[in-house]
Amino acid sequence: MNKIVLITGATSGIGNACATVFAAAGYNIVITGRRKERLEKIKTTIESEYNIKVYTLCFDIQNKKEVFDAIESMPAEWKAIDTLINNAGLSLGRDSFDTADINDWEIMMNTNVNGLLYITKALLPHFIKEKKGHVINIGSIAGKEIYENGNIYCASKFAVDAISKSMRIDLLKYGIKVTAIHPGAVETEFSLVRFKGDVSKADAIYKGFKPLTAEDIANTIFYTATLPDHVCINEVIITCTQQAGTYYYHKNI
Ligand code: NDP
Ligand code: 8X3
Repeated sequence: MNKIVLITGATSGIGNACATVFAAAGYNIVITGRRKERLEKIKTTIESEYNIKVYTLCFDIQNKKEVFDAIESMPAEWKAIDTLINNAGLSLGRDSFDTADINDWEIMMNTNVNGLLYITKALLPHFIKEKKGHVINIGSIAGKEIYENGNIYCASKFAVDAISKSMRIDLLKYGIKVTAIHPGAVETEFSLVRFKGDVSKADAIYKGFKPLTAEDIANTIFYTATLPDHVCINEVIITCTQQAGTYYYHKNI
């Protein structure tokens, strides 16, 4: 039986790249997101390219009931997840604390923090029963260093960092591995979402330097996911060569 990885937020960016990298290595994959058409298209493409199976789950990770129902709805053979990649997440706005939209804050906290907690809780009984499993949380360098106007996005990623550390300690007794991956700038739909569809603002973020690609992060995740059972990478902070922390870029302009 092939190993199974469940990737949240696989309809674009890092999650989508993970789907391809794990499929290419022979994993069966469960992909999730809200955009059903994209999930179906990715399933068709990957199944035609690789000799593996893809299972799609369409739900909003902010909704606790939808998350638990989706996991419950999977056939028994698909519930035998080996690796959970908690990737679904977003930033909304890059505004000063005083002017930022409180709805944006709620969506970020509900997605990046609560959503990650819901799906992890839904899958934990399986990992605990098996006395193994690997939870890989996608944090950010924004969860290591605050930057101006990053406020609640940073807070949500600081929470992912803290949650990853606490999971690693509390789940130690079950043999469950916990890894946190903290990327710097990765060119995906992230900035387009953050700036609510403003293409020029989104493009400006990646001007003057060569950012990481979704594949760079997927390959890093894959490396941490495929080490021997006794090896657990606790965390990885990864930036492109022209970035060193949230403030420092060496741009060609
Ligand atoms: P993308 O916008 O390309 O992908 C985000 C994914 O998250 C999509 O598949 C989206 O699916 C899913 N998602 C968002 N909200 C929800 C929701 N409410 N319910 C279910 N799924 C949701 O961005 P990235 O690939 O860049 O982001 C992936 C992760 O990496 C995020 O956690 C992000 O914070 C983190 N990260 C990104 C960095 C970057 O510079 N790009 C750097 C550091 C960390 P759908 O819309 O279909 O629901
Ligand atoms: C995304 C990286 O620096 O835009 O998490 O916050 S940053």
